[in-house]
Amino acid sequence: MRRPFILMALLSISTTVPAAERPNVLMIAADDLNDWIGCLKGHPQAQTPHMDALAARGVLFTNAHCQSPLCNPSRTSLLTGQRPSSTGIYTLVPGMRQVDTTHEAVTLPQSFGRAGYHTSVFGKIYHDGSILPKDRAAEVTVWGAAPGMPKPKERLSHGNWDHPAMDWGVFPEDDTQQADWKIADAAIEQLKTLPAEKPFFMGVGFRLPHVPCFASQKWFDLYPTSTLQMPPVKENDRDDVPDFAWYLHWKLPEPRLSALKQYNEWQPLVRAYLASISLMDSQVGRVVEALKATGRDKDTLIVFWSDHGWHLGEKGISGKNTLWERSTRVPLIFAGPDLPHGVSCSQPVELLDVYPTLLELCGLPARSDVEGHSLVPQLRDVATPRQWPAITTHNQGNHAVRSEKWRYIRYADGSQELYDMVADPNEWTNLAAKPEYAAVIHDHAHWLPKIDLPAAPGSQHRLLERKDGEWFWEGERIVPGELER
Ligand SMILES: [Ca+2]
Ligand SMILES: [Ca+2]
Repeated sequence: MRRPFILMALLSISTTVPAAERPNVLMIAADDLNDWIGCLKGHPQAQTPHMDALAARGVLFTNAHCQSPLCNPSRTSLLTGQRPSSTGIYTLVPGMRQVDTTHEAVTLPQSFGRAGYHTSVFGKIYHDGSILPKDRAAEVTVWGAAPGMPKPKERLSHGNWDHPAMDWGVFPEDDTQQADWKIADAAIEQLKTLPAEKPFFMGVGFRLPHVPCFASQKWFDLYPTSTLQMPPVKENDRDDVPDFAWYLHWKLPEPRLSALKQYNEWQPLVRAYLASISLMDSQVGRVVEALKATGRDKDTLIVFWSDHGWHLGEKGISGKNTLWERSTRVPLIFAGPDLPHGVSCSQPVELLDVYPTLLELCGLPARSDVEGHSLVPQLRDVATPRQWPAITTHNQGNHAVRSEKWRYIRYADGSQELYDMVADPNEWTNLAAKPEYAAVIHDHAHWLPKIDLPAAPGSQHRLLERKDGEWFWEGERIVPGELER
């Protein structure tokens, strides 16, 4: 008879529990999924019955944020338990094993492997190419890092963007050709053959709704153009944000809202993003159903997260790479037979918290090199206050601090933004310059990371550079007030 997870955590006898009695972990991740899922209400029409069902049988964190609004730094942070500002990994490269700060880090799956778990990872859990073959051979079996996807003969979207991934539309006809279908298939096959005598840790990382946002017609049919609701967007919303925010986000492959409008692609992109989410959600459902079929769901903790959010027109852009809510807020759900059912927690929490939470829930020893904080107190009682805000970092020196009520952003040049997330959930009015908010800013600035490492070799911003205290953009000195918006 296994001990209930919560009881294990409460009694602090956890590390004496034999490995065979520990709960299993099924960790499911999505790529570039913002808060557009039914239970988070980020988009009023999002149809995600399987993620919603997971939330209904578990705990939904409604104020969860990534540590970096980009795949590699976000995943490296979650998997090593360290902030981007503590590792210097800020961009898509280098991988965690190419950097001194994380070369020897014991990742979350490895912790479980070393504790005697059967440990496997399917699809995109680690950022593609971020780990070395030795990681695969050691405690973790990694499958299908990048399964091939068929490509349409010609790009389906029409516009002046030419990045190969920047595409969306009805494709292919058959969902079984989708990478996410194949990832789910592989995970389902493994679930059927897992050894019964030891607990398992399985990571399943889906690729949608990351671009290209392709899905078959039936998923688009869920979102008819005639009734599609577009995200709330304010004209000239960026007029009151600092120049530095513009420099930080310039020249990314994702189209700007102005280009999407020019080519009549804004609505098709919103539709395709929603369709991709629903397709991915259906694969979450397949995997959870397969777990149930094994009978091991009764002893399995399920955690679901996305690596960061995505803009669909808000603040004039599409894509990630910002310190605003649309880019940092992510779904985070914990479900298990001994966790509360159907409750939500509005405390600010971080993806960094996943690592210590899973260790504690499974009775594994805590790690001193892990910077997050266990969410077990909130999983016991969602009203338990949490003293820490959620912090997101985007390249060295740019941080967002999200508390229950506020979002404070400090850029590397010292410029700031402050939003009242209760009165102004769309972050339309930057309050940072108003003297009456000085105390709020002071309180939030207190949480800015004390360790703020320069970029690791190869992880610098492509275009921004600081020399002798001055900022340069593509080699040109930035002159305040000269930015052409
Ligand atoms: Ca991502
Ligand atoms: Ca504004």
